[in-house]
Amino acid sequence: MDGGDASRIMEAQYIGRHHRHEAGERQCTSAVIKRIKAPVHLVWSLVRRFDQPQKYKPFVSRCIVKGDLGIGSVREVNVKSGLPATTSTERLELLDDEEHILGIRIVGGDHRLKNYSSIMTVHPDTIEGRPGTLVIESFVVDVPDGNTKDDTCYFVEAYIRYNLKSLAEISERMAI
Ligand code: A9S
Repeated sequence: MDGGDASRIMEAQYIGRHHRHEAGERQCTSAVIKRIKAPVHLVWSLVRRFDQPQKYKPFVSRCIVKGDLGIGSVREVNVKSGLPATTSTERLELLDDEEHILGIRIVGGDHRLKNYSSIMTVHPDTIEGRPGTLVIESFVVDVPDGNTKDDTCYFVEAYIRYNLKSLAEISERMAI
């Protein structure tokens, strides 16, 4: 067993513990994993800001939150032009500063992601002998009529991969 196997086993344990989504017949669910060469407290400080997704999400142009940032708060996210939507209304379902878990549900917007909910967890990791972070983002969403589960998973995973790539770039720059 080499380092790679140990990492795969760690990932499977975290996914099994925090990322179980019950997917119905016409739903798809998946998870994206990203390793970041920055300490977990730094990455979590960006991820936990429900009121400012634009801190690292490249598609977000503006975000307005109603409520006190507690569980149940709702944010209106405006996304940049050229995307298959302009707005997304999202509810904070879970924010655990001990276990580093963020849960969000999309409850509205002019897009096609119905019943979308996501879980994001960040975990300490050692990368190239230095303090790093393992980020896992999973989701479950309805498969729109006319699409397949694969199409839908691929579509969502692509945006999540972009978001996590940007999160890595920003965190690694801050960690210097
Ligand atoms: O922002 C996220 O965390 C994840 C996703 C998949 C967001 C997707 C999106 O904001 C667009 C980028 C606009 C794509 C929404 C809600 C719908 C889309 O079609």
